Amino acid sequence: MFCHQCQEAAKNTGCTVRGVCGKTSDVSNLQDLLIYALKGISAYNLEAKKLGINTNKTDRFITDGLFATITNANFDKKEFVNRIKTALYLRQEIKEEVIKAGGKVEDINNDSTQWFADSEESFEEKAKLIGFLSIENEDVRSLISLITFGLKGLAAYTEHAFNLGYEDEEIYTFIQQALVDTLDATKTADDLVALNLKAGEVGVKAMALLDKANTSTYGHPEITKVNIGVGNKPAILISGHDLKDMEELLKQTDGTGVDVYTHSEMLPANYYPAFKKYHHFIGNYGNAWWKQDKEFESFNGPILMTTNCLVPPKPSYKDRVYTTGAVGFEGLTHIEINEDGTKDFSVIIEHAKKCQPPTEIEKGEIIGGFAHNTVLSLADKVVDAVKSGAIKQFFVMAGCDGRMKSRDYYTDFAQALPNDTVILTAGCAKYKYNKLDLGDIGGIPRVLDAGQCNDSYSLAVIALKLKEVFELNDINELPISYNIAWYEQKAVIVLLALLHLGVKNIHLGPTLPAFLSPNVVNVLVENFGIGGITNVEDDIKMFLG
Ligand code: FS2
Ligand code: SF4
Repeated sequence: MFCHQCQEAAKNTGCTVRGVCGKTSDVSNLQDLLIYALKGISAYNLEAKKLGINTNKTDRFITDGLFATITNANFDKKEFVNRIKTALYLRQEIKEEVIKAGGKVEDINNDSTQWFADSEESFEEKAKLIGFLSIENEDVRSLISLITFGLKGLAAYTEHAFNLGYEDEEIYTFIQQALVDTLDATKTADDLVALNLKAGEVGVKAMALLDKANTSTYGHPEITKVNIGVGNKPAILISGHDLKDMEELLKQTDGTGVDVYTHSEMLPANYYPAFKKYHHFIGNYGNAWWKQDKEFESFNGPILMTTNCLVPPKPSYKDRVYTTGAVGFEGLTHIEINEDGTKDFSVIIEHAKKCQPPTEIEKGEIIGGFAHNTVLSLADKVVDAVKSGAIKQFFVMAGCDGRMKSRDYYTDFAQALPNDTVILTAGCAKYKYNKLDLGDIGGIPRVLDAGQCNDSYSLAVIALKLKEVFELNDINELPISYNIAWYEQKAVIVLLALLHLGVKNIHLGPTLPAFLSPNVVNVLVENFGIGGITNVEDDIKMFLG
Protein backbone atom coordinates (compact mmCIF):
# COMPACT_ATOMS: atom_id res chain seq x y z
CA MET A 1 0.00 0.00 0.00
CA PHE A 2 0.92 3.61 -0.40
CA CYS A 3 -1.58 6.13 0.90
CA HIS A 4 -0.83 9.80 1.46
CA GLN A 5 -4.27 11.34 1.29
CA CYS A 6 -4.76 12.66 4.81
CA GLN A 7 -2.97 14.81 7.35
CA GLU A 8 -1.93 11.78 9.37
CA ALA A 9 0.10 10.16 6.57
CA ALA A 10 2.97 8.32 8.28
CA LYS A 11 6.08 10.51 8.66
CA ASN A 12 4.16 13.09 6.64
CA THR A 13 5.10 11.02 3.59
CA GLY A 14 2.63 8.16 3.31
CA CYS A 15 1.36 5.05 5.05
CA THR A 16 2.98 1.92 3.64
CA VAL A 17 2.27 -0.92 6.04
CA ARG A 18 -1.03 -0.04 7.71
CA GLY A 19 -2.80 3.30 7.86
CA VAL A 20 -2.40 5.46 10.93
CA CYS A 21 -6.20 5.63 10.54
CA GLY A 22 -6.42 1.86 10.88
CA LYS A 23 -6.92 1.12 7.17
CA THR A 24 -5.32 -2.18 6.19
CA SER A 25 -2.93 -2.56 3.30
CA ASP A 26 -5.33 -4.69 1.23
CA VAL A 27 -8.19 -2.23 1.71
CA SER A 28 -5.93 0.64 0.71
CA ASN A 29 -4.91 -1.18 -2.48
CA LEU A 30 -8.50 -2.08 -3.28
CA GLN A 31 -9.51 1.56 -2.82
CA ASP A 32 -6.88 2.60 -5.37
CA LEU A 33 -8.13 -0.06 -7.75
CA LEU A 34 -11.72 1.07 -7.31
CA ILE A 35 -10.73 4.61 -8.30
CA TYR A 36 -8.94 3.14 -11.32
CA ALA A 37 -12.07 1.20 -12.26
CA LEU A 38 -14.13 4.39 -11.90
CA LYS A 39 -11.83 6.03 -14.46
CA GLY A 40 -12.65 3.26 -16.91
CA ILE A 41 -16.41 3.68 -16.41
CA SER A 42 -16.04 7.45 -16.66
CA ALA A 43 -14.46 7.24 -20.12
CA TYR A 44 -17.51 5.41 -21.55
CA ASN A 45 -19.92 7.39 -19.41
CA LEU A 46 -18.75 10.70 -20.87
CA GLU A 47 -19.34 9.30 -24.34
CA ALA A 48 -22.79 8.12 -23.26
CA LYS A 49 -23.61 11.61 -22.03
CA LYS A 50 -22.74 13.06 -25.44
CA LEU A 51 -25.23 10.64 -26.97
CA GLY A 52 -27.98 11.69 -24.55
CA ILE A 53 -28.06 8.32 -22.74
CA ASN A 54 -29.37 8.50 -19.18
CA THR A 55 -26.27 7.96 -17.04
CA ASN A 56 -27.73 8.63 -13.60
CA LYS A 57 -26.98 5.12 -12.31
CA THR A 58 -23.30 5.31 -13.25
CA ASP A 59 -23.02 8.97 -12.18
CA ARG A 60 -24.14 8.00 -8.69
CA PHE A 61 -22.02 4.88 -8.60
CA ILE A 62 -18.88 6.83 -9.50
CA THR A 63 -19.70 9.54 -6.95
CA ASP A 64 -20.39 7.09 -4.15
CA GLY A 65 -17.27 5.08 -5.01
CA LEU A 66 -15.08 8.15 -4.63
CA PHE A 67 -16.81 9.01 -1.36
CA ALA A 68 -16.24 5.50 0.04
CA THR A 69 -12.46 5.96 -0.30
CA ILE A 70 -12.32 9.11 1.85
CA THR A 71 -10.30 8.76 5.04
CA ASN A 72 -12.23 7.02 7.81
CA ALA A 73 -15.29 6.31 5.66
CA ASN A 74 -15.05 2.64 4.76
CA PHE A 75 -12.68 -0.02 6.04
CA ASP A 76 -14.55 -3.06 4.73
CA LYS A 77 -12.53 -5.21 2.32
CA LYS A 78 -15.55 -7.19 1.06
CA GLU A 79 -17.27 -3.93 0.24
CA PHE A 80 -14.43 -2.82 -2.04
CA VAL A 81 -14.15 -6.19 -3.74
CA ASN A 82 -17.88 -6.00 -4.52
CA ARG A 83 -17.67 -2.41 -5.68
CA ILE A 84 -14.83 -3.23 -8.09
CA LYS A 85 -16.79 -6.17 -9.50
CA THR A 86 -19.82 -3.92 -9.96
CA ALA A 87 -17.63 -1.25 -11.54
CA LEU A 88 -16.35 -3.66 -14.18
CA TYR A 89 -19.88 -4.82 -14.86
CA LEU A 90 -21.18 -1.25 -15.17
CA ARG A 91 -18.25 -0.34 -17.44
CA GLN A 92 -19.32 -3.10 -19.83
CA GLU A 93 -22.98 -2.15 -19.55
CA ILE A 94 -22.44 1.52 -20.38
CA LYS A 95 -20.03 0.60 -23.19
CA GLU A 96 -22.72 -1.56 -24.77
CA GLU A 97 -25.24 1.24 -24.47
CA VAL A 98 -22.85 3.58 -26.24
CA ILE A 99 -22.38 1.05 -29.06
CA LYS A 100 -26.14 0.51 -29.30
CA ALA A 101 -26.70 4.26 -29.62
CA GLY A 102 -24.24 4.41 -32.53
CA GLY A 103 -21.35 5.82 -30.52
CA LYS A 104 -17.68 5.09 -31.15
CA VAL A 105 -15.74 3.15 -28.54
CA GLU A 106 -12.59 2.31 -30.52
CA ASP A 107 -10.77 5.40 -29.27
CA ILE A 108 -11.61 4.68 -25.65
CA ASN A 109 -8.80 2.27 -25.11
CA ASN A 110 -6.48 3.01 -22.29
CA ASP A 111 -5.83 0.26 -19.75
CA SER A 112 -8.48 1.52 -17.31
CA THR A 113 -11.15 0.86 -19.92
CA GLN A 114 -9.86 -2.57 -20.95
CA TRP A 115 -8.42 -4.52 -18.00
CA PHE A 116 -10.50 -7.22 -16.47
CA ALA A 117 -10.23 -9.49 -13.45
CA ASP A 118 -12.79 -11.19 -11.30
CA SER A 119 -11.11 -12.56 -8.22
CA GLU A 120 -9.87 -10.91 -5.09
CA GLU A 121 -6.32 -12.20 -5.73
CA SER A 122 -6.18 -10.76 -9.22
CA PHE A 123 -7.54 -7.44 -7.91
CA GLU A 124 -4.67 -7.32 -5.47
CA GLU A 125 -2.14 -8.02 -8.23
CA LYS A 126 -3.62 -5.33 -10.44
CA ALA A 127 -3.77 -2.82 -7.59
CA LYS A 128 -0.01 -3.03 -7.16
CA LEU A 129 0.48 -1.66 -10.67
CA ILE A 130 -1.78 1.37 -10.59
CA GLY A 131 -1.17 3.17 -7.26
CA PHE A 132 0.20 6.70 -6.97
CA LEU A 133 3.80 5.46 -6.88
CA SER A 134 3.37 4.22 -10.46
CA ILE A 135 3.53 7.89 -11.49
CA GLU A 136 7.26 8.53 -11.74
CA ASN A 137 7.46 12.32 -11.91
CA GLU A 138 6.89 13.57 -8.36
CA ASP A 139 5.32 16.86 -9.43
CA VAL A 140 2.88 15.15 -11.75
CA ARG A 141 2.14 12.65 -8.98
CA SER A 142 1.57 15.53 -6.58
CA LEU A 143 -0.81 17.39 -8.89
CA ILE A 144 -2.72 14.20 -9.71
CA SER A 145 -2.97 13.45 -5.99
CA LEU A 146 -4.30 16.94 -5.34
CA ILE A 147 -6.98 16.61 -8.01
CA THR A 148 -7.89 13.04 -6.97
CA PHE A 149 -8.34 14.00 -3.32
CA GLY A 150 -10.24 17.14 -4.28
CA LEU A 151 -12.57 14.95 -6.36
CA LYS A 152 -13.21 12.72 -3.37
CA GLY A 153 -14.32 15.70 -1.31
CA LEU A 154 -16.35 17.01 -4.22
CA ALA A 155 -18.06 13.62 -4.57
CA ALA A 156 -19.02 13.62 -0.88
CA TYR A 157 -20.80 16.97 -1.15
CA THR A 158 -22.39 15.96 -4.44
CA GLU A 159 -23.77 12.82 -2.83
CA HIS A 160 -25.34 14.67 0.11
CA ALA A 161 -27.03 16.95 -2.40
CA PHE A 162 -28.36 14.08 -4.53
CA ASN A 163 -29.65 12.34 -1.42
CA LEU A 164 -31.96 15.35 -1.11
CA GLY A 165 -32.88 15.28 -4.80
CA TYR A 166 -30.49 18.00 -6.00
CA GLU A 167 -28.25 17.09 -8.91
CA ASP A 168 -26.20 19.00 -11.43
CA GLU A 169 -25.08 17.27 -14.60
CA GLU A 170 -22.14 19.65 -14.92
CA ILE A 171 -20.67 18.42 -11.62
CA TYR A 172 -20.89 14.75 -12.64
CA THR A 173 -19.35 15.50 -16.02
CA PHE A 174 -16.49 17.42 -14.45
CA ILE A 175 -15.73 14.68 -11.92
CA GLN A 176 -15.62 12.04 -14.64
CA GLN A 177 -13.62 14.11 -17.11
CA ALA A 178 -11.09 14.92 -14.40
CA LEU A 179 -10.79 11.23 -13.50
CA VAL A 180 -10.11 10.43 -17.15
CA ASP A 181 -7.66 13.34 -17.45
CA THR A 182 -5.53 11.95 -14.62
CA LEU A 183 -4.57 9.10 -16.98
CA ASP A 184 -3.85 11.38 -19.94
CA ALA A 185 -0.08 11.42 -20.37
CA THR A 186 -0.28 14.45 -22.68
CA LYS A 187 -1.39 16.68 -19.80
CA THR A 188 1.38 19.01 -18.70
CA ALA A 189 1.97 20.25 -15.16
CA ASP A 190 0.31 23.53 -16.18
CA ASP A 191 -2.73 21.63 -17.44
CA LEU A 192 -2.94 19.80 -14.13
CA VAL A 193 -2.69 23.05 -12.15
CA ALA A 194 -5.55 24.42 -14.28
CA LEU A 195 -7.54 21.24 -13.67
CA ASN A 196 -7.12 21.68 -9.92
CA LEU A 197 -8.39 25.26 -10.09
CA LYS A 198 -11.31 24.11 -12.20
CA ALA A 199 -12.04 21.56 -9.46
CA GLY A 200 -12.18 24.50 -7.05
CA GLU A 201 -14.70 26.23 -9.29
CA VAL A 202 -16.86 23.11 -9.44
CA GLY A 203 -16.34 22.69 -5.69
CA VAL A 204 -18.00 26.07 -5.13
CA LYS A 205 -20.90 24.91 -7.33
CA ALA A 206 -21.26 21.65 -5.41
CA MET A 207 -21.19 23.39 -2.03
CA ALA A 208 -23.73 25.94 -3.30
CA LEU A 209 -25.93 23.10 -4.54
CA LEU A 210 -25.70 21.32 -1.20
CA ASP A 211 -26.44 24.57 0.61
CA LYS A 212 -29.53 24.97 -1.54
CA ALA A 213 -30.53 21.34 -0.94
CA ASN A 214 -30.11 21.65 2.85
CA THR A 215 -31.73 25.06 3.27
CA SER A 216 -34.63 24.44 0.84
CA THR A 217 -35.42 21.17 2.60
CA TYR A 218 -34.78 22.05 6.23
CA GLY A 219 -34.83 25.87 6.32
CA HIS A 220 -31.95 28.26 6.94
CA PRO A 221 -29.83 27.56 10.02
CA GLU A 222 -30.82 29.84 12.90
CA ILE A 223 -28.85 31.16 15.86
CA THR A 224 -29.24 28.28 18.30
CA LYS A 225 -28.11 27.42 21.79
CA VAL A 226 -27.33 23.71 21.70
CA ASN A 227 -27.58 21.63 24.86
CA ILE A 228 -24.42 19.61 25.49
CA GLY A 229 -25.76 17.83 28.57
CA VAL A 230 -27.89 14.69 28.65
CA GLY A 231 -31.48 13.63 29.32
CA ASN A 232 -32.62 10.53 31.16
CA LYS A 233 -33.87 8.34 28.33
CA PRO A 234 -32.08 5.76 26.21
CA ALA A 235 -30.83 7.37 23.02
CA ILE A 236 -29.22 7.13 19.60
CA LEU A 237 -26.14 9.13 18.66
CA ILE A 238 -25.90 10.20 15.02
CA SER A 239 -22.63 11.31 13.45
CA GLY A 240 -21.36 12.29 10.02
CA HIS A 241 -22.76 14.85 7.61
CA ASP A 242 -25.92 13.45 6.01
CA LEU A 243 -28.97 15.54 6.91
CA LYS A 244 -31.36 13.23 5.09
CA ASP A 245 -30.36 10.44 7.46
CA MET A 246 -30.83 12.86 10.34
CA GLU A 247 -34.37 13.64 9.23
CA GLU A 248 -35.27 9.96 8.80
CA LEU A 249 -33.90 9.08 12.21
CA LEU A 250 -35.80 11.90 13.94
CA LYS A 251 -39.05 10.89 12.24
CA GLN A 252 -38.67 7.23 13.06
CA THR A 253 -37.71 7.77 16.70
CA ASP A 254 -40.52 10.25 17.33
CA GLY A 255 -42.85 8.86 20.02
CA THR A 256 -40.74 5.74 20.67
CA GLY A 257 -39.25 6.93 23.96
CA VAL A 258 -35.79 6.99 22.39
CA ASP A 259 -33.91 10.30 22.30
CA VAL A 260 -31.50 11.52 19.61
CA TYR A 261 -28.18 13.36 20.02
CA THR A 262 -25.68 14.54 17.43
CA HIS A 263 -21.94 13.89 17.48
CA SER A 264 -19.07 15.72 15.75
CA GLU A 265 -20.02 16.99 12.27
CA MET A 266 -23.73 16.37 12.87
CA LEU A 267 -23.83 19.14 15.51
CA PRO A 268 -25.05 21.73 12.96
CA ALA A 269 -28.26 19.69 12.48
CA ASN A 270 -29.31 21.43 15.73
CA TYR A 271 -29.40 24.77 13.87
CA TYR A 272 -32.02 23.76 11.26
CA PRO A 273 -35.63 24.81 11.89
CA ALA A 274 -37.05 21.56 10.50
CA PHE A 275 -35.33 19.53 13.19
CA LYS A 276 -36.20 21.78 16.11
CA LYS A 277 -39.77 20.58 16.27
CA TYR A 278 -38.63 17.18 17.58
CA HIS A 279 -38.64 17.34 21.37
CA HIS A 280 -36.71 14.10 21.66
CA PHE A 281 -33.79 15.72 19.78
CA ILE A 282 -31.84 16.59 22.91
CA GLY A 283 -28.64 18.21 21.66
CA ASN A 284 -25.00 17.37 20.96
CA TYR A 285 -23.00 14.77 22.84
CA GLY A 286 -19.23 15.03 22.91
CA ASN A 287 -16.73 16.51 20.54
CA ALA A 288 -14.96 15.91 17.24
CA TRP A 289 -14.71 12.50 15.55
CA TRP A 290 -11.39 11.44 17.05
CA LYS A 291 -12.78 11.39 20.58
CA GLN A 292 -15.33 8.73 19.67
CA ASP A 293 -13.33 5.92 21.26
CA LYS A 294 -14.23 7.38 24.67
CA GLU A 295 -17.48 9.18 23.86
CA PHE A 296 -19.18 6.26 22.08
CA GLU A 297 -18.40 4.17 25.11
CA SER A 298 -19.96 6.56 27.63
CA PHE A 299 -22.93 7.29 25.37
CA ASN A 300 -24.24 3.80 26.22
CA GLY A 301 -26.67 3.65 23.28
CA PRO A 302 -26.31 2.80 19.60
CA ILE A 303 -24.48 5.09 17.19
CA LEU A 304 -25.31 5.71 13.54
CA MET A 305 -22.39 6.75 11.31
CA THR A 306 -23.78 8.45 8.21
CA THR A 307 -20.39 9.40 6.73
CA ASN A 308 -16.75 9.63 7.75
CA CYS A 309 -15.14 9.95 10.26
CA LEU A 310 -15.37 6.45 11.73
CA VAL A 311 -12.56 5.22 13.95
CA PRO A 312 -12.14 1.42 14.01
CA PRO A 313 -14.46 0.65 16.94
CA LYS A 314 -13.27 -0.79 20.22
CA PRO A 315 -14.75 -4.19 21.23
CA SER A 316 -16.44 -2.51 24.21
CA TYR A 317 -18.93 -0.66 21.98
CA LYS A 318 -18.49 -2.23 18.53
CA ASP A 319 -21.87 -4.00 18.68
CA ARG A 320 -23.55 -0.60 19.13
CA VAL A 321 -22.14 1.02 15.96
CA TYR A 322 -24.24 1.03 12.77
CA THR A 323 -23.18 2.32 9.37
CA THR A 324 -25.07 3.61 6.36
CA GLY A 325 -24.33 5.28 3.01
CA ALA A 326 -20.67 5.21 1.98
CA VAL A 327 -19.52 4.12 5.45
CA GLY A 328 -18.53 0.54 6.21
CA PHE A 329 -16.61 -1.61 8.63
CA GLU A 330 -16.43 -5.36 8.79
CA GLY A 331 -18.75 -6.83 11.39
CA LEU A 332 -20.94 -3.71 11.78
CA THR A 333 -24.58 -3.69 10.66
CA HIS A 334 -25.02 -1.56 7.55
CA ILE A 335 -28.41 0.06 6.96
CA GLU A 336 -29.18 -0.05 3.24
CA ILE A 337 -31.26 2.44 1.33
CA ASN A 338 -34.70 1.26 0.14
CA GLU A 339 -35.89 1.53 -3.45
CA ASP A 340 -37.96 4.60 -2.55
CA GLY A 341 -34.95 6.38 -1.01
CA THR A 342 -35.97 5.81 2.62
CA LYS A 343 -34.02 3.86 5.23
CA ASP A 344 -35.34 1.66 7.98
CA PHE A 345 -33.65 2.44 11.28
CA SER A 346 -35.96 0.25 13.40
CA VAL A 347 -33.17 -2.18 14.33
CA ILE A 348 -31.21 0.73 15.85
CA ILE A 349 -34.28 2.02 17.67
CA GLU A 350 -35.00 -1.41 19.16
CA HIS A 351 -31.35 -1.68 20.18
CA ALA A 352 -31.52 1.73 21.91
CA LYS A 353 -34.51 0.68 24.00
CA LYS A 354 -32.36 -1.95 25.69
CA CYS A 355 -29.57 0.50 26.57
CA GLN A 356 -28.87 2.80 29.48
CA PRO A 357 -29.28 6.57 28.95
CA PRO A 358 -26.06 8.42 28.07
CA THR A 359 -23.58 9.15 30.86
CA GLU A 360 -23.16 12.88 31.33
CA ILE A 361 -19.71 14.10 30.29
CA GLU A 362 -20.40 17.83 30.27
CA LYS A 363 -23.17 20.34 30.85
CA GLY A 364 -24.28 23.62 29.40
CA GLU A 365 -24.80 25.07 25.94
CA ILE A 366 -22.86 26.10 22.89
CA ILE A 367 -24.04 28.58 20.30
CA GLY A 368 -24.06 28.22 16.53
CA GLY A 369 -26.10 28.70 13.38
CA PHE A 370 -24.15 31.53 11.81
CA ALA A 371 -24.50 30.42 8.22
CA HIS A 372 -24.75 33.02 5.46
CA ASN A 373 -28.44 33.80 5.89
CA THR A 374 -28.07 34.61 9.60
CA VAL A 375 -24.84 36.57 9.24
CA LEU A 376 -26.17 38.58 6.30
CA SER A 377 -29.27 39.42 8.32
CA LEU A 378 -26.85 40.86 10.90
CA ALA A 379 -24.81 42.58 8.18
CA ASP A 380 -25.53 46.13 9.40
CA LYS A 381 -24.36 45.27 12.90
CA VAL A 382 -21.24 43.54 11.57
CA VAL A 383 -20.40 46.37 9.17
CA ASP A 384 -20.85 48.98 11.93
CA ALA A 385 -18.59 46.98 14.23
CA VAL A 386 -15.90 46.87 11.54
CA LYS A 387 -16.29 50.58 10.74
CA SER A 388 -16.13 51.61 14.38
CA GLY A 389 -13.05 49.45 14.91
CA ALA A 390 -14.84 47.22 17.45
CA ILE A 391 -14.00 44.30 15.13
CA LYS A 392 -10.48 44.65 13.74
CA GLN A 393 -10.06 41.31 12.05
CA PHE A 394 -11.90 38.10 11.20
CA PHE A 395 -10.14 34.75 11.28
CA VAL A 396 -11.49 31.95 9.13
CA MET A 397 -10.57 28.86 11.14
CA ALA A 398 -12.58 26.27 9.26
CA GLY A 399 -11.69 22.66 8.50
CA CYS A 400 -11.08 19.54 10.50
CA ASP A 401 -10.06 18.49 13.96
CA GLY A 402 -7.80 15.52 14.61
CA ARG A 403 -5.99 13.59 17.28
CA MET A 404 -2.47 14.97 16.76
CA LYS A 405 -1.22 16.79 19.82
CA SER A 406 0.12 19.57 17.60
CA ARG A 407 -3.50 20.60 16.98
CA ASP A 408 -3.60 22.13 20.46
CA TYR A 409 -2.12 25.04 18.53
CA TYR A 410 -5.64 25.92 17.37
CA THR A 411 -7.02 26.13 20.93
CA ASP A 412 -4.06 28.25 21.98
CA PHE A 413 -4.38 30.41 18.87
CA ALA A 414 -8.09 31.06 19.49
CA GLN A 415 -7.37 31.92 23.11
CA ALA A 416 -4.49 34.23 22.27
CA LEU A 417 -6.34 36.23 19.62
CA PRO A 418 -7.02 39.82 20.69
CA ASN A 419 -10.54 40.60 21.93
CA ASP A 420 -11.36 42.68 18.87
CA THR A 421 -11.18 39.68 16.55
CA VAL A 422 -13.89 37.23 15.49
CA ILE A 423 -13.43 33.59 14.46
CA LEU A 424 -15.50 32.34 11.53
CA THR A 425 -15.62 28.56 11.65
CA ALA A 426 -17.11 25.53 9.90
CA GLY A 427 -16.32 21.82 10.04
CA CYS A 428 -15.20 19.83 13.04
CA ALA A 429 -12.19 22.16 13.52
CA LYS A 430 -14.52 24.20 15.76
CA TYR A 431 -14.27 21.74 18.64
CA LYS A 432 -10.84 23.12 19.40
CA TYR A 433 -12.38 26.40 20.63
CA ASN A 434 -16.21 26.32 20.59
CA LYS A 435 -16.41 25.59 24.30
CA LEU A 436 -14.01 28.34 25.36
CA ASP A 437 -15.52 31.44 26.84
CA LEU A 438 -14.29 33.94 24.27
CA GLY A 439 -17.10 36.44 24.87
CA ASP A 440 -18.77 38.66 22.30
CA ILE A 441 -18.35 42.01 20.60
CA GLY A 442 -21.48 44.12 21.01
CA GLY A 443 -23.61 40.97 21.07
CA ILE A 444 -21.76 39.24 18.20
CA PRO A 445 -20.15 36.05 19.59
CA ARG A 446 -16.41 35.85 18.97
CA VAL A 447 -16.81 32.36 17.50
CA LEU A 448 -19.36 32.23 14.69
CA ASP A 449 -20.07 28.65 13.64
CA ALA A 450 -21.53 28.38 10.14
CA GLY A 451 -21.97 24.59 10.29
CA GLN A 452 -20.33 21.57 8.68
CA CYS A 453 -17.17 21.66 6.55
CA ASN A 454 -19.31 22.08 3.41
CA ASP A 455 -20.75 25.21 5.05
CA SER A 456 -17.37 26.81 4.43
CA TYR A 457 -19.39 27.90 1.43
CA SER A 458 -21.28 30.18 3.83
CA LEU A 459 -18.01 31.79 4.88
CA ALA A 460 -17.23 32.51 1.23
CA VAL A 461 -20.69 34.01 0.69
CA ILE A 462 -20.20 36.22 3.75
CA ALA A 463 -16.76 37.36 2.53
CA LEU A 464 -18.10 38.17 -0.94
CA LYS A 465 -20.97 40.15 0.59
CA LEU A 466 -18.62 42.15 2.82
CA LYS A 467 -16.44 42.87 -0.22
CA GLU A 468 -19.51 44.30 -1.94
CA VAL A 469 -20.63 46.34 1.09
CA PHE A 470 -17.18 47.83 1.57
CA GLU A 471 -16.91 48.43 -2.19
CA LEU A 472 -13.59 46.62 -2.50
CA ASN A 473 -12.10 45.30 -5.71
CA ASP A 474 -10.43 42.32 -4.21
CA ILE A 475 -11.60 39.81 -1.60
CA ASN A 476 -8.09 39.96 -0.13
CA GLU A 477 -8.56 43.61 0.89
CA LEU A 478 -11.05 42.50 3.55
CA PRO A 479 -9.87 42.26 7.16
CA ILE A 480 -10.08 38.46 6.98
CA SER A 481 -7.22 36.03 7.64
CA TYR A 482 -7.34 32.34 6.86
CA ASN A 483 -5.84 29.86 9.32
CA ILE A 484 -7.30 26.54 8.25
CA ALA A 485 -6.87 23.11 9.85
CA TRP A 486 -7.13 20.17 7.50
CA TYR A 487 -7.39 16.43 7.94
CA GLU A 488 -9.18 14.65 5.11
CA GLN A 489 -10.14 15.15 1.49
CA LYS A 490 -13.17 17.40 1.95
CA ALA A 491 -10.75 20.00 3.27
CA VAL A 492 -8.89 19.62 -0.04
CA ILE A 493 -11.92 20.63 -2.11
CA VAL A 494 -12.65 23.49 0.31
CA LEU A 495 -9.07 24.70 -0.17
CA LEU A 496 -9.30 24.45 -3.97
CA ALA A 497 -12.64 26.31 -3.81
CA LEU A 498 -11.07 29.17 -1.82
CA LEU A 499 -8.17 29.35 -4.30
CA HIS A 500 -10.64 29.51 -7.15
CA LEU A 501 -12.41 32.42 -5.41
CA GLY A 502 -9.10 34.26 -5.40
CA VAL A 503 -8.41 34.01 -1.66
CA LYS A 504 -4.70 34.49 -1.00
CA ASN A 505 -2.38 33.82 1.94
CA ILE A 506 -4.24 30.85 3.35
CA HIS A 507 -2.31 29.16 6.13
CA LEU A 508 -2.76 25.44 6.41
CA GLY A 509 -1.89 23.18 9.32
CA PRO A 510 -0.98 21.47 11.46
CA THR A 511 1.26 20.20 8.62
CA LEU A 512 1.26 20.80 4.90
CA PRO A 513 -0.14 17.87 2.89
CA ALA A 514 2.31 15.01 2.34
CA PHE A 515 1.17 14.80 -1.27
CA LEU A 516 2.46 18.25 -2.17
CA SER A 517 5.91 18.02 -3.75
CA PRO A 518 8.40 20.84 -3.07
CA ASN A 519 7.81 22.26 -6.56
CA VAL A 520 4.04 22.18 -6.19
CA VAL A 521 4.37 23.88 -2.79
CA ASN A 522 6.43 26.57 -4.53
CA VAL A 523 3.71 27.11 -7.13
CA LEU A 524 1.15 27.46 -4.32
CA VAL A 525 3.40 29.85 -2.39
CA GLU A 526 4.23 32.02 -5.40
CA ASN A 527 0.74 32.20 -6.89
CA PHE A 528 -1.46 32.04 -3.83
CA GLY A 529 0.73 32.89 -0.84
CA ILE A 530 -0.12 29.56 0.80
CA GLY A 531 1.80 28.94 3.99
CA GLY A 532 2.02 26.58 6.95
CA ILE A 533 1.86 27.45 10.63
CA THR A 534 4.70 28.07 13.10
CA ASN A 535 3.78 29.01 16.67
CA VAL A 536 0.86 30.96 18.07
CA GLU A 537 2.76 34.09 19.00
CA ASP A 538 4.63 34.51 15.72
CA ASP A 539 1.60 33.55 13.65
CA ILE A 540 -0.68 36.08 15.37
CA LYS A 541 1.95 38.77 14.79
CA MET A 542 2.23 37.72 11.17
CA PHE A 543 -1.56 37.71 10.61
CA LEU A 544 -2.12 41.03 12.34
CA GLY A 545 1.05 42.62 10.98
FE1 FS2 B 1 -14.30 16.48 10.45
FE2 FS2 B 1 -14.17 14.22 9.54
FE3 FS2 B 1 -16.28 17.51 7.84
FE4 FS2 B 1 -13.99 16.06 7.86
S1 FS2 B 1 -15.76 14.85 10.92
S2 FS2 B 1 -12.50 15.61 9.61
O1 FS2 B 1 -14.95 14.35 7.83
O2 FS2 B 1 -15.54 16.35 6.71
O3 FS2 B 1 -14.75 17.68 8.82
FE1 SF4 C 1 -2.53 6.91 6.18
FE2 SF4 C 1 -4.34 8.88 6.07
FE3 SF4 C 1 -4.17 7.09 4.11
FE4 SF4 C 1 -5.16 6.39 6.50
S1 SF4 C 1 -6.03 7.84 5.00
S2 SF4 C 1 -3.72 5.22 5.25
S3 SF4 C 1 -3.81 7.63 7.85
S4 SF4 C 1 -2.61 8.61 4.68
